[in-house]
Amino acid sequence: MDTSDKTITCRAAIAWAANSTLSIEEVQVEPPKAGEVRIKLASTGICGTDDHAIKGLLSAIFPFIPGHEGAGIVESIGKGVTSVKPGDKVLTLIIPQCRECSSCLHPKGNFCEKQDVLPSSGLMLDGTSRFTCKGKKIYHSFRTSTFTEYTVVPEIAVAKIDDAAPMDKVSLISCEVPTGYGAAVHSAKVTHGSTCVVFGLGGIGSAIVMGCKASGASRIIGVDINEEKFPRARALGVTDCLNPQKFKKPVQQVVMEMTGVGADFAFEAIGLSDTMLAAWDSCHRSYGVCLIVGVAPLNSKLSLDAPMIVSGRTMKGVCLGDYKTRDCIHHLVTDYLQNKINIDPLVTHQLPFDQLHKAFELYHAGKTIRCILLF
Ligand code: PAD
Ligand code: ZN
Repeated sequence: MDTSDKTITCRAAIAWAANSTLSIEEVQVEPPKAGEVRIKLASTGICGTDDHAIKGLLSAIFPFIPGHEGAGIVESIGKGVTSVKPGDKVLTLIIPQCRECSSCLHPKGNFCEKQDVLPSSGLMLDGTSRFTCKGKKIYHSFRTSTFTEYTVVPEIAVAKIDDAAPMDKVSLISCEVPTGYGAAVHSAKVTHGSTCVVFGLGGIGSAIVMGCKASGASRIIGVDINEEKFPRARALGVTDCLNPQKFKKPVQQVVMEMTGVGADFAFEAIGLSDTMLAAWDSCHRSYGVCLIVGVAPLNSKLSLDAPMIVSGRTMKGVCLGDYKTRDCIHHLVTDYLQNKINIDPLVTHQLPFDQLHKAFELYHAGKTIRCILLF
């Protein structure tokens, strides 16, 4: 049956209020408007950013459908859409690429200005949403929303991928892989023989470790308060595991003592100002590079020791590995298909969408690197 131009009724998970349990509901998904794409989701990962948004730590407007790390098939397209067509395999992109704004036009910029971090990110570009439930408007998350069988996303936030892509796994290449692996290989350009320290060994931290290892780092120190993360981290390339709660002194001091001079590269993949500071303090004072990947709660601040800044080390924020998303992210899918990168160790759990609550239980219990929900 041709569903284009028709509203589709399907199942979706809704966050009705901050910190509430998600509920799976029947929702109506409008057809895509001009410049938009309606996607039938095949899989979606559960990212730390979704958890932050559901807890009300970010700028999401409630009620909304969470999720951004999605892989699916284009069901229909709105007027003027040229980069994808019905039947194409695609990834949803939390950072779009409009190719018109100052970030997109700059050779280094990737934080497209159409991705605003203000509350309106819950809306489509025309200021409304494409979802309703029981007659009530339901907002998008970061203009994507992937905890749903169907979603509508602006064309600028959709990347066409290789037809051979396994749709039960490549959702991770929508966010986790470019964010983590990309932070190491593309943003930091980790050097051969270097020492790296990675704060947070969850989904993003694990992908960072993969990138450090692939870049030839000789020592990778992993920091996490959950020691259950250590065996998998070691398997990915972590050489030393530290649980900050096991030390009387701050963990950055432990890293300094272990390395003598500080790390060449430090990555924060948790999203807390304290661990951002610890990452900064773990770097070599002169040439160390500290990458902030974790998303801190709204309105939190970072306070640095100002006189210490002059010594030369760099702090850099990084979103999706600094990749221009539509231009670059599909290459990571091809790299996976050609066995140049292996994302399989990042997929620890796959569950049907209706077991969403179990998936979140596993995530909150710290058992997962990434759990993928399958539709
Ligand atoms: P995750 O929950 O899988 O991993 C977080 C890890 O941090 C877990 O292993 C925790 O045990 C550990 N942890 C928590 N608190 C502490 C602490 N105080 N000290 C040490 N370890 C701790 O989440 P994730 O890996 O999916 O996401 C991590 C962060 O990255 C999160 O803030 C998310 O919003 C952010 C993110 N950023 C981007 C980007 O482009 N910059 C993209 C996607 C996710
Ligand atoms: Zn842009």
